[in-house]
Amino acid sequence: MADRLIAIGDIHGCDRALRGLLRAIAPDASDTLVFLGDFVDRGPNPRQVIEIILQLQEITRVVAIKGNHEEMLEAVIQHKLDLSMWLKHGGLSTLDSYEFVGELDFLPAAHAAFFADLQDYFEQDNFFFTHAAYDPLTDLPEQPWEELRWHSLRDEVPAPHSSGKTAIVGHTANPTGDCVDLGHLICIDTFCYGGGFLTALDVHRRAVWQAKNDGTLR
Ligand SMILES: [Mn+2]
Repeated sequence: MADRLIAIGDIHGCDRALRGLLRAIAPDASDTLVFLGDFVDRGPNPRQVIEIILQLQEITRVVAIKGNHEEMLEAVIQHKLDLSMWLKHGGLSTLDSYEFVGELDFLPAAHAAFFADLQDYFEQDNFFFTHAAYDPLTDLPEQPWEELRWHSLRDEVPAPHSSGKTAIVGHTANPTGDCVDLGHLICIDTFCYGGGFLTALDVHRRAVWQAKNDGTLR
């Protein structure tokens, strides 16, 4: 099946779920995998998640979007955010997985480069991808970071974007484990770290894969 465009939701350190999904998807060089961000924090093994994605870049096209948790990680490393703030948002699992012992330069070089290269958004065909949400009347390159990475759909669902394209987002976890398809916006954060699923969505065919964090498929 050629030229698939597949979005993957909030992983939050759930490395076994990610492996399970990738086994099912079996990506090759013709595919594009768009990761919606929140690779780190809360779940068991953020470092291993980044290792898996670095290896994946050797066999398929990977687009990696920055989540609010990567924003916090970056700010802590740059001494712009207090470590205690990050810890309140689940940063401990990330620190543990990198065997943090007090020095803020704990990232291996390849991982630091991965985080530095994360995208604010991605656009292809009739779709655009962000971590959390968007401002409906603002062009994609001008979107405010609060909307891109922090806005919860529980507070407000944005109107259709002025581009007419369908938004694919994560961030607002649905504890039932189901994707939320609102037509102009599809949210695929299905609460993997909290006992739900990690979701992948083939946006053209509307095919869904879901894995629990023991790696088994739904
Ligand atoms: Mn998030």
